[in-house]
Amino acid sequence: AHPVVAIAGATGAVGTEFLQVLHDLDFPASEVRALASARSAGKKVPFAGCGQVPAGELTVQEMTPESFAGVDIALFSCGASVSKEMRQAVVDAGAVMIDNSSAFRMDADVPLVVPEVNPGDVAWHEGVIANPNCSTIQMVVALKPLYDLSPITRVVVSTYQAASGGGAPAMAELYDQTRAFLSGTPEDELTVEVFQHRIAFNCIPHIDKFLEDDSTKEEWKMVVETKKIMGDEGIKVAATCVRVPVLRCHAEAVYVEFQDEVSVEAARAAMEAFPGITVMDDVANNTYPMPGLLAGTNDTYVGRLRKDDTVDHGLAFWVVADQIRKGAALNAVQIAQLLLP
Ligand code: 2RA
Repeated sequence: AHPVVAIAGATGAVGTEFLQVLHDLDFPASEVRALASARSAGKKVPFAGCGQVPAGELTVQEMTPESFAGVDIALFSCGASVSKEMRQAVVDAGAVMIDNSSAFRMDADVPLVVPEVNPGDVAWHEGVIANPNCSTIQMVVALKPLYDLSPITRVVVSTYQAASGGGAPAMAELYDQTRAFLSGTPEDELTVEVFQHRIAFNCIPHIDKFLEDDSTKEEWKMVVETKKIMGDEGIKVAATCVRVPVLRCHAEAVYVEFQDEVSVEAARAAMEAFPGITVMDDVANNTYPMPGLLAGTNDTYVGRLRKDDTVDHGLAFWVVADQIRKGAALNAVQIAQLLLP
């Protein structure tokens, strides 16, 4: 069977990457529909082809409830409000919505899936499968082989998140602001529209909105999504999410506490054997993953693996992944692959 695939949000940063990943994985589609707002209708987007769909251009169609007639899989990345608005039309059309927005991630009837971690959860979908938040995805990929060695009781994570998390306008702001800053533009004349403050040569400890307990919604997502994906509400997670002047890859410093002793050697072997992880860890030769050098890659890269002897059974590591690929588009298409007969 060659499914009909719709891309909802086809002109955005993630939507564009959906098309690239469908090609890279040669997803066996019989048709690919590029959907977006009326503003983008009629635009031509390049497509390298996949399955039975030849390389060429796709003409963007305005997304309406009727757009999903005959669709089997609808990949969404156009914000939570549009996902909520279109959900019923997608399900009524008999399609499965794989949603990159935060709209349904914590709904009890919606699986939240990272294919390397909890692929079996797609079995109980009722028309919608949620793609986790990018910063959660790369962390749980790294945690899963460790959890299989010994249950994880606590995780502490600090993130170093790329501009791409804010979409194409955010990447443009990083570029343009950096040029302006370097050309000597006065601080109060720099254009600061997407992020809360200047991101060029700066770090901003604020992603998404602040909550009642003075943590941010991004930090809250990492806490609750990790528990759901790992299937263990007992895991304690403490997160600090920071925006840094990097283009496309998120990086994270992670401290893990286990129920039982886990050696660095056993952890390294488990990670090296785990699909989707590349262990890049040879400090004698200054070898570790760096977010400025891994844009466009598919894997979750782990380095700086070491003992954390400040707790009974602890390890620490550093993890990097491309936020637009594994953090969004690749993970969603990998979920779609799980739906293939
Ligand atoms: C960010 N994780 O990095 C959020 C949404 N992609 O901005």
